Amino acid sequence: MFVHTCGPVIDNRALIALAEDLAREGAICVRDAIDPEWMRTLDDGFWRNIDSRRSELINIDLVSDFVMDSNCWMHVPEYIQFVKESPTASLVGALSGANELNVLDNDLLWNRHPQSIPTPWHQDCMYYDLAGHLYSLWIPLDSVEELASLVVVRASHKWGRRFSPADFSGSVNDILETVSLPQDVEPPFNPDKEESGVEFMRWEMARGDAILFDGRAVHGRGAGIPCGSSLRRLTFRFVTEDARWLPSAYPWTQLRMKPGELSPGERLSSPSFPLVWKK
Ligand SMILES: O=C(O)CCC(=O)C(=O)O
Repeated sequence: MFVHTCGPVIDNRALIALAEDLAREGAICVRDAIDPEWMRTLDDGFWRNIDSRRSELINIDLVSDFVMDSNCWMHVPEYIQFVKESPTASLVGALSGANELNVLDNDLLWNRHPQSIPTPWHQDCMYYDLAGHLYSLWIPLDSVEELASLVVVRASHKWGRRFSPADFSGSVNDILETVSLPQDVEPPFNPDKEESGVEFMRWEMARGDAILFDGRAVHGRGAGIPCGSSLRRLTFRFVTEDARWLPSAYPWTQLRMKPGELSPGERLSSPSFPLVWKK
């Protein structure tokens, strides 16, 4: 297991080691990635998000009370402040080896009941019409027991494989049932069907820790795991300067990605995908 310890101010050597681990493993846990003040800003944003966007929230499962919202960062001033003013984008930029970073989108996920429901295995890159690199930062607002952690399949970002996107809300499955998958897209990842076996990475996390992972890395979260009284988390997604909008034939991508003012092939940099960091 690769667990990293570093304070909010990460020295150059630690930064290089973390960046190497991210490139090799596909995911890292950055200890103390976000300082307590910015965590309080995210808490405020989370509650404003819940209060102000009630009609947009997806309440997926009434038993476990799992709540989700997507691409909501532009509606929540605390999130805007976080992506534009906190040191987080520069941390992600340095760790990913980017020259520039733009915001792609974000998610809110909340298991309100101690009994967690699983997050299906998936690759974030499969939900977008994108060429180029995508990085996701998973920020739990509550501490996380190891068994409730995001689970990343080690080095899966280097497999060169693409798995059909899994469904969080029911909307994608409906679409998936009606389309034939492109030949190079495999059915959703199933670790039991992997011939050579796979290794999982998971982390016990304190508030302020965050997992940074490559958009191609296969990840999910386990089922039926007691995770305390609540597990609130936010994911912010960033793209590097090579990211282009490439409209595809996959109808599910339109659910998440609204290219707005972009033309096909254009760099993902616009008011909808603002530049937040430059080397
Ligand atoms: O928090 C979770 O359960 C899953 C989050 C996730 O998979 C993601 O943000 O890509």
